[in-house]
Amino acid sequence: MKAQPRLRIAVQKSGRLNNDSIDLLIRCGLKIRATKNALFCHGENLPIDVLLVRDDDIPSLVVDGVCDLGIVGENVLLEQAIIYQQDNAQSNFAVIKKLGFSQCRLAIALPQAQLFDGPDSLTGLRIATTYPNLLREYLMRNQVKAKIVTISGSVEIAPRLDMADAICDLVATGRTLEEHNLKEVDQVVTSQAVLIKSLKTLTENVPSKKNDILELLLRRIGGVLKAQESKYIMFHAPKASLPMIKEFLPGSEMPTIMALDGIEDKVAVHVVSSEGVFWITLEKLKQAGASSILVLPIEKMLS
Ligand code: PRT
Ligand code: ZN
Repeated sequence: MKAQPRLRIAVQKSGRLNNDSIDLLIRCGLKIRATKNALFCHGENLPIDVLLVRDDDIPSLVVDGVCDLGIVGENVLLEQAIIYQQDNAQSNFAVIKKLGFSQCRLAIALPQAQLFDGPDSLTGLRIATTYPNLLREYLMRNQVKAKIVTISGSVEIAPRLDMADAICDLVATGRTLEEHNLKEVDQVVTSQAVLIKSLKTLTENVPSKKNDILELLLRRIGGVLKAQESKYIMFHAPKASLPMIKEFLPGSEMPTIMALDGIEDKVAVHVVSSEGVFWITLEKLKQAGASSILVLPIEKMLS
């Protein structure tokens, strides 16, 4: 009997992408048995298996069709995609969804005291990076001549060791730069985790069992991402304030309005807000006369 097709998805084994990637798959309903040191996790309830690898290996595993899908940072993808273009190889992968986590930026940073007056200020400097392709493209785009010093890690200590005058590295909170007396002066690219698919194994517009599994996974990922952004809000409010409240509650076109026993001029409002709910929104609600305000997370959502 022919084996049923299964999708194989490449995920970072350990590091900054691992937790959120696995968490997303679990939220999509995938049950995987996590065994220590295992590189391959069999999906128990869906025809989806997980291959745990270094993030740098993910694009080529997908391009070569060893894996059908991969979750990887745009930074890695862009750095390597430039290599693929140079090789003139046909692009054998496609980005199918931005996943919203692992957000960071590839940035140029200089010692705190050094002046920066636009990319021209980098002329003649030695810039240390683990992203030589993206840095080269940035320098070319800005018509700046500088020396790229490619190193394999701990880029932020290069200026102190006099290996470089500036760095080009990933920044998230900016704390690492601060700790090393560096300041961010320009952005090369922004990045977040994305889902990529192999065009070798998942041919576009050709119906196949694998494409059906992908459709199901994409629908669930869409639901998980939407649920993460959405909140269920409950509060009491004066009837007279309802039009104003609707104005500043994002994505709350169809609230459920219920009468409050024994109180004529107030109602209970339940609403799903499709955008992040911030303290400022809650303060506005309060100013509009709302009380007993509750904001609840939504676990699953399918519309
Ligand atoms: O072992 P493997 O090769 O799989 O992992 P890795 O060591 O190459 O990567 P890892 O786990 O460090 O990062 C994986 C991915 O997470 C990156 O490719 C990015 O897409 C994403 N990401 C998000 C980050 C950061 N934020 C980040 N802050 N990757 C690295 N950093 C580092 C940065 O290099 C710098 O050293 O964190 C420091 C800066 O952080 P802040 O918060 O102090 O600014
Ligand atoms: Zn890596």
